[in-house]
Amino acid sequence: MNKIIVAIVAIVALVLIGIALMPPKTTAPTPADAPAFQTPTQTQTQTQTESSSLGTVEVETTTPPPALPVSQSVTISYIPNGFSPSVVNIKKGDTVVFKNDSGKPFWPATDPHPAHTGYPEKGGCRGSAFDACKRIESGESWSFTFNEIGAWRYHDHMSASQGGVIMVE
Ligand SMILES: [Cu+2]
Repeated sequence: MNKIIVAIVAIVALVLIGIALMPPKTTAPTPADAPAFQTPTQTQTQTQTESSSLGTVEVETTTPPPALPVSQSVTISYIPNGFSPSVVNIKKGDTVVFKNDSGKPFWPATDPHPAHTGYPEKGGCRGSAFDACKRIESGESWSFTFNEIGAWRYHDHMSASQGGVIMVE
């Protein structure tokens, strides 16, 4: 009887040992799961990269439309005969570069002369921001960005009979 009891105890002990050994096996798959998680992590990284790419594409898609109207500039050349072209059509936010190719100083400014109050944006030296406020030597340029919609006449303050119109829409 004692041998049977010992045998039972031994079997139970082996079973317990076996059960005791099982958890490590259960634990073992966990590290196995960890690599499994790492793989999804890599996949997520790739997904994020793709998302970033998509995001970049969206940004690029979004950026050009505003950049095009904002960054556009038109150059008007001031030659001995006057401003050329004398009438330009631009959009709100565009910049006009007044380039002096006349061989003498010029001074672009909004009409009327000499008050320079036609263009409504405040600033400058007499009441409107559309005013170079100084002589611009030949070969040099003066730029102005138009944020007001309308037809804005201007002239050369040094030679007020010369002028033109900036059409802003
Ligand atoms: Cu003037």
